[in-house]
Amino acid sequence: MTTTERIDLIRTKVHGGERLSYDEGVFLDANADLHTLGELANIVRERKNGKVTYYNVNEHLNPTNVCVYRCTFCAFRADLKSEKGYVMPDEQIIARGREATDRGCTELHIVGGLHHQLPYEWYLNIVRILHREFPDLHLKAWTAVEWDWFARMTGRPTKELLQEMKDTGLGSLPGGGAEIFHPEIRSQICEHKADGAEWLRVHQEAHEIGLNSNATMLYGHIEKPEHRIDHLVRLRELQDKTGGFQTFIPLAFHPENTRLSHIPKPSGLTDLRVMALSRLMLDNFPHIKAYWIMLGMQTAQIAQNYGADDIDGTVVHEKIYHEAGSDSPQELTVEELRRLITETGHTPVERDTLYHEIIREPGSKWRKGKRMLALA
Ligand code: V47
Ligand code: SF4
Repeated sequence: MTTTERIDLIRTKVHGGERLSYDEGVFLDANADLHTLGELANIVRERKNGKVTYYNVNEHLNPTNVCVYRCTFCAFRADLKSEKGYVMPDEQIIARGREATDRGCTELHIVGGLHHQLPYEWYLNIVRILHREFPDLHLKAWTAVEWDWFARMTGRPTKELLQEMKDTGLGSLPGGGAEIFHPEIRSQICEHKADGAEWLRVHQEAHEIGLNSNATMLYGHIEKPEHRIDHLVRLRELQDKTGGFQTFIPLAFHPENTRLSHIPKPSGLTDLRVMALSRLMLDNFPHIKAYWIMLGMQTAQIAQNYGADDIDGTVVHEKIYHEAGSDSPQELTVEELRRLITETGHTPVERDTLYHEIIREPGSKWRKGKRMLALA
């Protein structure tokens, strides 16, 4: 079979809503041009989400950057004794929650370093005080790597900790810490932290107790296309079991100030190819996010025609990418986000973390509309 014939066969499968195999993913990565990938990914994108692109009004909170691990790609972490290291006191955390609610945020995205002198209760207390003060703010907190660290610190099972934090006010889990699951790569970039199986187990447990979560993949460093497709297939297998994932976010490696600073940043072409392949392989994920902080605003715009139906939110106070050389602004206003979307011919819809439509009427607080479930 020629390459063109094989691509035509895959095109027929995509039109028919059939699942692509690992081999077909690797084949597309090696052989399909960007336009073909975009055409195919857009079929899936429009089948699931029509012409809608979602955004949310959120802020990020990184309560500490002190971290026991030393992932080679990370510019955010600090040693306990370094000048850069910080731990936010409760008052600062509450002030940030207040800032977020005053700005009309529906979500606080909370992740940080793994501080070896702070107990699990410090992390639990952050959720407790924020939920007590701001009960309407959805708390999307702690990556699977952090959950695994809590279990290592306390000797308690992750599922029990997830349940405890859910009862305290946790709303969902972010998708960080996934990096690349394949041990050939994971052992070289972040060998000590939770491995791929542990990351997946934490998300499975979260889904089992009724918490939704996101998933990510860090690309553009030392991994090969096979490792990326393998990562996507592992996520797809878990989603078949639980259905608890909402959004997948491919994260482009930013090299500045990291131990991998000799590696160039992935090109716009790679960003769009990875976006499209993610949409094609993750046929059971409702949403794919083009995180504008990481892609830049221009690529985030184009990505909406390459599989993405979400561009994240206003963000504010982003540290992980800005420490690693991102030249995106620190925050976008709602007007800017909506313009980024409408310019591409898509319809902007504000959502909360769990994809309820958000309705804002002059003079009153925001309220939730119906949950926007993907069509297929
Ligand atoms: O886990 C760290 C990545 C992640 C670098 O769930 C880097 O909605 C690139 O997961 N270059 C944290 N990437 C961010 C994250 C995220 C972001 C937005 C939305 C959501 C969500 C999740 O950032 C880390 C790691 O994979 N990261 N350093 C770097 N130099
Ligand atoms: Fe620590 Fe997370 Fe940075 Fe790894 S990526 S060094 S776990 S803060």
